[in-house]
Amino acid sequence: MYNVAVVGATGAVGQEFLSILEEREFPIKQLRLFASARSKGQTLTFQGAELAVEELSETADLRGIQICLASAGAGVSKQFMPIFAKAGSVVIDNTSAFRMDADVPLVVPEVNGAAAKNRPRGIIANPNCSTIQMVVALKPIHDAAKITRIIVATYQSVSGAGARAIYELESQVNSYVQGIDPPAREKFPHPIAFNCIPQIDVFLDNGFTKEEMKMVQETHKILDPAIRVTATCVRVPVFRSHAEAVYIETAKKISAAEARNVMAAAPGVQVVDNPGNKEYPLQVYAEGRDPVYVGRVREDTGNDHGLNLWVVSDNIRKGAALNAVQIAELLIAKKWL
Ligand code: 25A
Ligand code: L14
Repeated sequence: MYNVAVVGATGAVGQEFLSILEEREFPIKQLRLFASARSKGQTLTFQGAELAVEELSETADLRGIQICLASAGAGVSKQFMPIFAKAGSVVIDNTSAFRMDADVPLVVPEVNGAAAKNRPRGIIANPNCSTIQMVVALKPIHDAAKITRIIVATYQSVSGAGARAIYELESQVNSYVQGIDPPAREKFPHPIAFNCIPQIDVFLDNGFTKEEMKMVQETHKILDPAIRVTATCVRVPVFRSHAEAVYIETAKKISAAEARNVMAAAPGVQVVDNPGNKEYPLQVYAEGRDPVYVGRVREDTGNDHGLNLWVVSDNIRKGAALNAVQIAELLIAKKWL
């Protein structure tokens, strides 16, 4: 049994951590919940008991915590996760704070689980949600046919930007229905109700956004640095689950049927691909579920080594909280804790 901390417990990902730990009967001795001063005094329910939310501060006593699951933003993680690690906790961090550091493993259990063993700073990073679902789907194809190129466009839900962003879509839709002016925008640079925004995170000097370059760099670190990756990340008015239109080229030809077979046999993937029945993965049906769903698998008509796929998964579960809890379960199963 383990002492576990959840940092950012009142947020979108934090709430999901609690549900998943409960559902999977994670072996918890004591659970501690941290958030900012805004949430101090609030209580959250875990396994039928009310737990108080603690304010995260430099003076908090963090001794005895063995596993820390963090999702309170990159700034909070940069400041506090080294303190948790120093106090003896293994940190599994959901933010972008440490992902590209050479001495921090970036882990998706189905793809590169063994990387979690060696963690010089006591920190393991959880990849970006869009990267996770893409590499889970592509790993079996890469093993079978060696992917050389990935061109991806994402259709990302608002929950990726946190609990306030969910509220922003909801309130804009409500305002539209009631015919009144929406409240001031906070999380998105443009209206998100009935609209798609081709910007997630900030723009970089090369014209890509940070979210797009995360998909490039994280795919290299997790799957293979030899794959040429390019991404366009788009925010869509969907509450939960991200979708991705993925085009790949492989060194060895692989048919759509073979690709479906290797994906169907891979851990974490579910193939839903019956176009005749109008069956393909959909964001509203992926919500609250664990798998990475893949459909619309088809061979490119312009390149016989090219394949198109449609990949959907719940960004708050496999894209964040579930993947982190699976990392913790892996550490326990392998005695790597
Ligand atoms: O900095 P980043 O990396 O860009 O991250 C930005 C946001 O993305 C979400 C998360 O939003 C984060 O704030 N996020 C991060 N990683 C993610 C991932 N992998 C991810 N989303 C998806 N996938 P969130 O709002 O869902 O969660 C924020 C949690 O972090 C706590 N927190 C914030 N600052 C903290 C802190 N904890 C400790 N110390 C700090 N300095 C935050 O707690 C929440 O649990 P809280 O107490 O600040 O918020 C409690 C409630 O208040 C609402 N709220 C938030 N901001 C405001 C607000 N209400 C009014 N005004 C605000 N400005 C929240 O909705 C929450 O319900
Ligand atoms: O890097 O706004 O994990 O949808 C994932 C969600 C960055 C923001 C990360 C979003 C975050 C992103």
